[in-house]
Amino acid sequence: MKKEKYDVTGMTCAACSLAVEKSVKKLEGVDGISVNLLQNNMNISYDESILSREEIIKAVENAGYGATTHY
Ligand code: 9UX
Repeated sequence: MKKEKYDVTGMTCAACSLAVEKSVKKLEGVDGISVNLLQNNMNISYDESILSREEIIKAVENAGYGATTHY
């Protein structure tokens, strides 16, 4: 299991962070996710053998936001 932090851009209200959370939660291999609206980031724990960084970022983008990681 891998734990990572991602900076998330574009979130301005609680419904935004919920949309990000829902989109990422749908991915197979997600163990846990916590989106922080005020800090503009999210922490995710996932199985790196079935889920990739690129797929996580794509899921955030599909919800209409942006994500980057450098942690
Ligand atoms: Mo809140 Mo976010 O009304 O795209 S859902 S701003």
